Amino acid sequence: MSPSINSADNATSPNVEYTNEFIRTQAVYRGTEATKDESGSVIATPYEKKYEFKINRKVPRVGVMLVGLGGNNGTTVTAGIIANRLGLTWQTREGEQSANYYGSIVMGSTIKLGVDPKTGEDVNIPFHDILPMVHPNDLVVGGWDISSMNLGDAADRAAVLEPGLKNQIRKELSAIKPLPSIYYPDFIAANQGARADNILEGSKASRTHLDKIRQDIRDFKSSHNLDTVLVLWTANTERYADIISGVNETADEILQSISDGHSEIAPSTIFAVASILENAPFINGSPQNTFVPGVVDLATRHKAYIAGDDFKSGQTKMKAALVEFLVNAGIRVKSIASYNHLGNNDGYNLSAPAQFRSKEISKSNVVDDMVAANTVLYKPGEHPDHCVVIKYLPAVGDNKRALDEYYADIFLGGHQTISLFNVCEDSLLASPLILDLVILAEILTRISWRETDSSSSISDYQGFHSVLSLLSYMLKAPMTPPGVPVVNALGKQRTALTNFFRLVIGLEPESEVALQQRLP
Ligand code: NAI
Ligand code: DG6
Repeated sequence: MSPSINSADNATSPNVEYTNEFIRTQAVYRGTEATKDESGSVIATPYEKKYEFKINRKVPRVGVMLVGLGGNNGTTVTAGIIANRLGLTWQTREGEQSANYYGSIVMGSTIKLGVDPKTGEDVNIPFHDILPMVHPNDLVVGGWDISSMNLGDAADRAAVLEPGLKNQIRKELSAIKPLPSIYYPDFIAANQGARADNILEGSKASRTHLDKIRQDIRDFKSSHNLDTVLVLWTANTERYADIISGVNETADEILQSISDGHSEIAPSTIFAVASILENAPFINGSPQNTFVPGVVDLATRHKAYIAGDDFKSGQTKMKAALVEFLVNAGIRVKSIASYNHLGNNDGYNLSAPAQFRSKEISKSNVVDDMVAANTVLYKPGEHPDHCVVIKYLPAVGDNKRALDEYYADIFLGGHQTISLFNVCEDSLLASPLILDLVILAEILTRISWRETDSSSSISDYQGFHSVLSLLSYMLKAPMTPPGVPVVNALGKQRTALTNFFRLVIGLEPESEVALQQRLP
């Protein structure tokens, strides 16, 4: 039977079977192995492998629990869902504004399905329609915060939303109160202490904390009659935890260290462990090393899903796109200077050195793979000078200013300098990414696969690797399964995502060769 792509209803592939419950696809994945022989010559060998993919078509009732619900991102994403669900409009200086999901690849972008043979024009469908994904309007939102403020007041504190919108949803927002959370003062800036009035007793890791967070997830699931709960960290950036042998390197160590109350267990790690044990996918939207090796080991052991780190919203997204373009254009980027200043609570927290260091690390490694890929421009180990500066400037609030200078070598000793000045509300960029991460992580949990090569016996269906690296597009420092290289190049990340969705519904990757249009 031909696959129907939701509303598009227009894809054809003989290898796809649609039942009421599942989409089942016989797919052939084609790749190229490139190896160097002893003389240094590179040998490229195409290969193919056959898989069957099974996608559960039933869109579940999904809840998302945000850690940091009362923060700028937490209040903004919650407000955005409510505004869209109610189809609200409000007045701004520029006229009437209606709720939208701009900035979300799932809700605001399209995927090319194919080419119309009559016109030669591309046919694109909304990204959301490629597979049966949850609609953000249907997400049930809850979560924790160390600040007890209800979300109406917290939205005032965040100072992100237009008054015309906020006033219409104040009652609904104010009815939401974050659950008390765990607060280990050593992990976030001391300046956050003033808002920590909603905390569980105890200031270091404990089994009691882990059990309480697990119970909160279970209660949220049952009280809202949910099929699936995802947990996402959008709380303050923490300092890095030290990786210590015997403490956090294996699953058993991490569980023991939580029970022992070890001081190097961060709150975010407790949330990750609780989520893994509750089989709730956990996403880290901040830069710290929540996923110490023991957490990855635990997730793998439980076949639970994790993804991180750090939302890639503005400056870094531009960098991942621009440097990919420059290096692929044969232009040798020599230095990148990235400054930003912001005046929201995130900026306040990042004004402390240990928390800034976490962010500096995640912002600094984002061009390594693009540079390493171009051995014509760069010798092994060579990379552009790159500095990252963040300053807290209360006056600008959430309206982050990011200034970047890219300095590059061009033809015959010439130089190109590109200066960018990017101004935008940080939380209005980050909130749609939260939705993308949740929606895409959820659909990935409903896709299973098995090998069907005649050479190998047909195996049982299984899920993805616990580390969902397909979500890299939304993340500044994408986590990959152990041993798998990181891809930061934005174009590659999107291509991987869209071609993966094509593959599982029996379509070839979109190569843009368009051969039929180029031959006489
Ligand atoms: P925010 O400071 O407004 O919100 C964070 C919230 O987390 C606060 O309400 C705070 O009380 C709460 N919190 C702190 N520790 C907690 C804990 N242990 N348990 C529960 N709640 C806790 O920050 P914002 O702007 O919402 O950003 C959130 C995180 O996302 C930050 O780490 C930031 O670096 C990261 N991020 C933000 C981006 C953006 O564009 N807004 C982009 C990339 C990352
Ligand atoms: C200052 O850089 C604050 C940070 O939290 C960033 O706003 C956030 O990490 C987004 O960074 P970027 O580089 O994706 O704009």
